[in-house]
Amino acid sequence: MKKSPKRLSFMLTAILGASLVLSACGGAGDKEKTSDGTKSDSDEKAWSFRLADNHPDNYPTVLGDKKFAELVEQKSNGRIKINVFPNGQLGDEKSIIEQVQLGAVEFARVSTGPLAEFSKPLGVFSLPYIFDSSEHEWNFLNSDKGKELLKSLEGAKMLGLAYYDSGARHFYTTKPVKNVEDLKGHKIRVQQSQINMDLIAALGGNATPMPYGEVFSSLQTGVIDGAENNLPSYVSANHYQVAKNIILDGHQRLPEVVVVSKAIWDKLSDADKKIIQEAAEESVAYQREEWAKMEKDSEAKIKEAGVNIVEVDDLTPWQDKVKSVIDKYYSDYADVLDAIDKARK
Ligand code: BDP
Repeated sequence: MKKSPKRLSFMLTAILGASLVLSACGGAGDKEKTSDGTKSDSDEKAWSFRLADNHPDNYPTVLGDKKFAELVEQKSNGRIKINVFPNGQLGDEKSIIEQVQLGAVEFARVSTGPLAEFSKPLGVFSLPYIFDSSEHEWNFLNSDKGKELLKSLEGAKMLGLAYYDSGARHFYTTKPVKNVEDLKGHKIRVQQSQINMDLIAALGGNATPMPYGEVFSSLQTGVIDGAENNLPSYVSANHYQVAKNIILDGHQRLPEVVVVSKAIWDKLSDADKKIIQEAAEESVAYQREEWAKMEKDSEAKIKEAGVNIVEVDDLTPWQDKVKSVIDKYYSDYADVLDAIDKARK
């Protein structure tokens, strides 16, 4: 019952998506030279796109999306408009990815967690404890191998334009958890992916995959005993109000990705592709600054709210428990894991 207004909005957005844009742009000064020096017809087109994000308005990814849109608008002299739809207005993450594949939604900011179900190479980020720190993660993301992973999305009818920061993920529960042993028997919500199912099983819990938007009410009603996420999501989705215990194990660092539909990308001129690619890359620094601020603010907020925060001084028992997960997937990701290792410095 509750879902029908959402379904209707999906259908509407799909229909609107199909009729994207395409009015001729008046300004003569808008023409840009293509790489072979000729003037391209498509440079005269005005485009209006949608970008979907499942976080609220002031969340760092949405702020990054808006910066990206602003830069695209500036660089194209107002000819290319990207309208940001936050709050999961265009659907949950999985359905957004499917709509991007079809070209019904043109852009999205999504997590590498669900993306991995569409493009296997990105599954490497779901493997536990592979990064030591944010610095280690970003050394890798900015490396040739990291950029190659973004390109691998092309096999899934999308292009990855840039990574955004999403920090580290931790477990939080309605009942206190002091160590890894205490997770045993807990029903933990995970992002929908096989690696996550294996990860929770290895830790002795029961994995319950479900869309992000359903986590709050499932915690509240006791359908699940816990979930896992970074501090900004824990706070902005109000999970901290119902799962008042958090253990800072930092098991995953799942970067976010700004994706564009390949169906749309292929219609753009080279000059427009360049504008969009550059704008996405330039928006990263701003997104990361906002990320750092919100991580700090979120920490302060949970302290103030009296959340029971448990630090993990020694990760060894956690790493030992999940070794079977690394072993199971090692051969699928051997070369990337090697590159990640080298990015440690
Ligand atoms: C958040 C990601 C969001 C995911 C969510 C999740 O930013 O894209 O939908 O986790 O756990 O950190 O599903």
